[in-house]
Amino acid sequence: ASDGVDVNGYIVYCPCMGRFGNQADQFLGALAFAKSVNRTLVLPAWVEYIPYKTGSIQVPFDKYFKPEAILPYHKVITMERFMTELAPKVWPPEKRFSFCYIQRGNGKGCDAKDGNPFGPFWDNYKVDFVGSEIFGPELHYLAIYKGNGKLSWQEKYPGDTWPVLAFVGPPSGFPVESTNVHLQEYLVWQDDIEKKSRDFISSLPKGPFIGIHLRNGADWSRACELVDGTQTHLFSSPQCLGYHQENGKLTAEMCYPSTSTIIKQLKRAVKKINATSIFVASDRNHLITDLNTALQNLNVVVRKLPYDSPHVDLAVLGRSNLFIGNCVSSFSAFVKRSRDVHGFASEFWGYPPDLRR
Ligand code: GFB
Repeated sequence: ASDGVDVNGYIVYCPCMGRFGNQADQFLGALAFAKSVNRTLVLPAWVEYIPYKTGSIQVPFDKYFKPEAILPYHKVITMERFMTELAPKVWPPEKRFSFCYIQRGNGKGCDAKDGNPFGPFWDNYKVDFVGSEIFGPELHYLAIYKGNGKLSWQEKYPGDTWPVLAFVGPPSGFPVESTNVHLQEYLVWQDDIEKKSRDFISSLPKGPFIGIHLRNGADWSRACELVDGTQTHLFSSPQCLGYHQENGKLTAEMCYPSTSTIIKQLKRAVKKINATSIFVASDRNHLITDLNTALQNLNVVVRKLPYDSPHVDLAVLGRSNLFIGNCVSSFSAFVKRSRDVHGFASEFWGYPPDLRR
């Protein structure tokens, strides 16, 4: 419309599950959902957690990614702009209902602000809800993939009476559905992240480099303890095992590779692409000393960023000549998807299992 309002309405949601990689997976599903119901997607802040501190912080979507890069696929607006420019018109305080699939918490409704990051997220935008709207199983957002949801969402919640559907959590699944993996192409880094990654890469020795992701923090070793050879799938593992487990079984080495597996696989990769350096991204132990010692005969240097930035880590990994990631981690999955967009090669630790011989 001429006043800049989308008459089909808006989708707002809290990325209330997991950290960056999880949120990015679910973002792609939310984007596909918004397109399927033809509503503008309001780009939520990224929810971040500060170690040893309670609560969460909300980082505007466009701190990391360019909203305009998504527009060729679907209409979007940042949450900050939506709240200041459009909410006074389309979402006045008395019309703020929260949407959930089934009731949450102790009450009868969605309890949209109960707990962290739920409360801090909406408080960040000074949003309070006057009521709940439980949409129930026949309208699950995944129904669109079965081909019978689209009309019902629009019939039950037409844009003129329900201009804003505000979801308590992401209207999408985890991991990202196979049909939405390609939407990664619309996530384009902001210039400063792009520049930092280029600057870092130009500080490496001339020649090809391998980017590796070592997910080895305490939360990860606990999660990997679940892997006992019986599971077919954990977190992001469909990215290598396939969405129908067509590519084999999950192993503990794929989730938490031993240092010797990492070294064996790296030596093979260095020879394969004639790498001159290795870039290591990690949430805890970069293994710089072990890797430098093990690889010194191959004339490669092992480096990490001189500062902590998950996003620059992701951007550098995305540009490496070969990426070796963790099949189970959604942080690795972000890198794998962004490389697939350009046809860049990726491998996974301990996968396929015969690589370990
Ligand atoms: O991204 P993420 O959802 O991936 O969460 P997973 C892991 C977080 O750890 C990232 C940090 O968002 C980063 O903050 N991190 C991990 C890293 N790898 C790196 C790295 O290479 N460099 C830097 N700088 N930071 C899931 C969680 O993690 O793991 C779930 O989302 C749960 O909540 C599960 O905890 C066990 O899929 O790896």
